[in-house]
Amino acid sequence: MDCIFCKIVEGSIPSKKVYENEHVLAFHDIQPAAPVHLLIIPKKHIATMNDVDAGDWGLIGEIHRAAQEIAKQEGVAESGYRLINNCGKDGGQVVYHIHYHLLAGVKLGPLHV
Ligand code: DGP
Repeated sequence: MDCIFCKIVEGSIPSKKVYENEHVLAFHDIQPAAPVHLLIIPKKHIATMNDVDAGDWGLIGEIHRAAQEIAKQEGVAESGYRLINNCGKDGGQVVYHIHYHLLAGVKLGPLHV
């Protein structure tokens, strides 16, 4: 499968990993938009939020659990952070392997269009 994030999971594309367990991987975004900008992904290929099956909601919960842990690990849990999923074309999704951006390290402004 020609998926950048699957290749990162396999290790054929390098990444700066910050967290890994059996189901979830987190690494630094290659184009950081904040002082802390991490991507949290399931190791399983799921293209978008629209493609999450009934059996995958536990995995989505795992990603949120990982985000909580990573925020503590990176020292931003108390100051706060933003967790974002971009879905599809109008959502600004570029990589079609579901992922959550964890942004922190600066006071983020309001969301806008
Ligand atoms: P999105 O627009 O939500 O699909 O965000 C995709 C993000 O993935 C974008 O911020 C840049 C990041 N990205 C793309 N290719 C790579 C890569 O090869 N390595 C890493 N670490 N990040 C990547």
